[in-house]
Amino acid sequence: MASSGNLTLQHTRVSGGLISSGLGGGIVSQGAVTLTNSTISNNSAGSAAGGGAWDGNGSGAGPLSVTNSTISGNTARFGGGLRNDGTATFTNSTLSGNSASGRFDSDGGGVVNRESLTLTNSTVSGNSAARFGGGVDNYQGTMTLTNSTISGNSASTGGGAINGFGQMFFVNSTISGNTAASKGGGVYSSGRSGNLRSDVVFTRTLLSGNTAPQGAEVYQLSGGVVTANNFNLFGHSGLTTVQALGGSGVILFGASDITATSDGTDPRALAAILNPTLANNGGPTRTHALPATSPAVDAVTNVSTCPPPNTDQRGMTRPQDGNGDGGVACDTGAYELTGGAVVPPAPPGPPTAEFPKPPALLAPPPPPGPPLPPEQPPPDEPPPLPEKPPLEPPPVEPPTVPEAPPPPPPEDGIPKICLVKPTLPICDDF
Ligand SMILES: [Ca+2]
Ligand SMILES: [Ca+2]
Repeated sequence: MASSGNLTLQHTRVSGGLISSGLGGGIVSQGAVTLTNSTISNNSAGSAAGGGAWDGNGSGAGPLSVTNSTISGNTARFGGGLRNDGTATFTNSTLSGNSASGRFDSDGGGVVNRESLTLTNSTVSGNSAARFGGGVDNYQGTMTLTNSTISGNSASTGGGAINGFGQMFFVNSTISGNTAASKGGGVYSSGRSGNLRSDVVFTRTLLSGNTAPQGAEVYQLSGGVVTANNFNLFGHSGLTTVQALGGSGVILFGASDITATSDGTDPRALAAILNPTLANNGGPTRTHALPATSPAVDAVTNVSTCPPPNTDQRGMTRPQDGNGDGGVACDTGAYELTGGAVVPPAPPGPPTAEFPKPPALLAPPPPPGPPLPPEQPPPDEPPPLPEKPPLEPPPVEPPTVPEAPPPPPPEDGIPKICLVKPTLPICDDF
């Protein structure tokens, strides 16, 4: 399906499309395309890009807007689900089971983003790539992920997400269960080459349970910066901090972050941090639930910084008092623990204590119940996006990180530069 005008699809399935040499197996979008309650599945762009869809650029190109929809089971050499050269927005949607395959250099199982990609209340899961970016390959683009989950994606080099000379902003998101055969199980960031650089900003984001030989959760190459120290949670007690956060670049984590690693500030086993199974916990997309004892619950102690977002990924009100101490606070990650003590709205009248603690709060929180009813309605409107963080890393507390280690010596005689994405001039192919 090709569109150069304005195309709106509702309650539609686009399936079985095949283009052997070109862009966009299911949809070629050069005008404004709006998908609502629709599915793009099992399309292929063969050895080209955008198995499910290609969102084009150039004069007249409009945005691609995807709401309450699924892009799954599509394949291509680059961008199994989507190649985005324009402005793409996903809300309450799922990108799952797409693959970038067919060549050793196939990147971006879910998405190759070369311009602007925004995911809100969405899940990227079970996608795979033969090289970089099982979930997303952000290549000279800007990606903003809010209240979203990247889970169970795999790649032979960079895992759940990769930032190849671009910028990635993670806000209240959860990255877990992704695997890379080499480096950066959760996020791999390419560092710097010439005028290009790769930077990542984590805000109230949970990265735990990702797997790679180096930088299991995050790997940053020299020349780029990972900015954190904003109520994030990194790692679990099966890893040391160096095993969790690796690379020759700078990772500015700090006092407000939780390092749940074996030698970190709050060592915890993975299962004590989040439920490692991606599941329907209510809302339109799947999430990783938090156990009541998770250090991510009510971790955002600076309550002036959150909300927004005013809901979690499922549409549940954020913040809530998840740990039963009488104080409401946002949880780190995409999921806000509910079902425990909920502080009622302050009644009108004379001011009372800020966090009244009714006797009921003294009771232990109930065990995690069954999944929330699926009829849990999504919010009428998506929550407002937070202000986009500044591109320059904001001032942060002096990092408690040791100086970044010097780049390791070449492995097996292969210069390290080979690992900095020789970065596929994928534009040259088309
Ligand atoms: Ca909370
Ligand atoms: Ca609390």
